[in-house]
Amino acid sequence: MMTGNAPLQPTRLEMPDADVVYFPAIFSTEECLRYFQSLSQVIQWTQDAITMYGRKIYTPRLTAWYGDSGTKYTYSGIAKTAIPWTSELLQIKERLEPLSNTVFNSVLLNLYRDGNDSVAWHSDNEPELGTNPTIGSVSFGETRRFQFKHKQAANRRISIALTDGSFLLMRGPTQHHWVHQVPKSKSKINERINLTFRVIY
Ligand SMILES: O=C(O)CCC(=O)C(=O)O
Ligand SMILES: [Mn+2]
Repeated sequence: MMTGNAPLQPTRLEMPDADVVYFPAIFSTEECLRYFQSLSQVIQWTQDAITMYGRKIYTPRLTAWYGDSGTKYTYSGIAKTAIPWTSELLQIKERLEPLSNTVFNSVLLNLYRDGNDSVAWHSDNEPELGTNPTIGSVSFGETRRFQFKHKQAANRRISIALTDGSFLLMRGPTQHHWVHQVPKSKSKINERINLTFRVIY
C-alpha cells in the first residue's frame, strides 16, 4: 500500500506539432529552498548587453552558462564558453536525466530579479542544439507565467504557470513550430531562477 503523498503526475500539454511534458514538483520544498539560496549565491550571474545602433541594450535578466569543458554556445548573438559544473548543478542534472532519457552537457541559467525581468518570444533553435533538441527546464522560487505561441498559427497559444520545483520538458518538433516567452509581470513579485539543460553538439 502507498503511504504519504502520491507523487504529482506529469501532464502532456495539448499542443499540436510539439512534445511538451510538465512535471509539477520534482523537488521537495526543502530542496527548492536550498537550491534557490545556493544558486543565487554561487552562480556567476552576469547581465549581458548587445549593441544596437550604437546603444547598449541589456538583457532584462541575469544569465550564466555552465557545462562540460569546451561547450560553447551563441545566444542572441552573445558567444559564451561554459563555466565548469558545480556539484549542485550536477545533482540537479542527475535528477532530470532519467525523466528526460537524455544526458545533458550544459545548462543556461536565468535569474529573474522581479516582474520587470523577462525573456522575449523565441525558440531554442540555435544550430548547435541539433535538429530536434531536448530541453529540460527547472524552476525555483517565484512562479512565472510561461507562454507558447504557434509559429504558423499565431492565435494558437497556451500558457502555463511554472512553479517552484517544477520541470518542463520540451522535445521533438516543438522548437520548429512554437515560440515561447516569460512576459513581464506588473505584480510585485520575488526572484525566480530557471535552469534550461541542453545538449550542445
Ligand atoms: O525562464 C524560463 O522559463 C525560460 C527561459 C528560456 O526560454 C531560455 O533560457 O531559453
Ligand atoms: Mn527558451
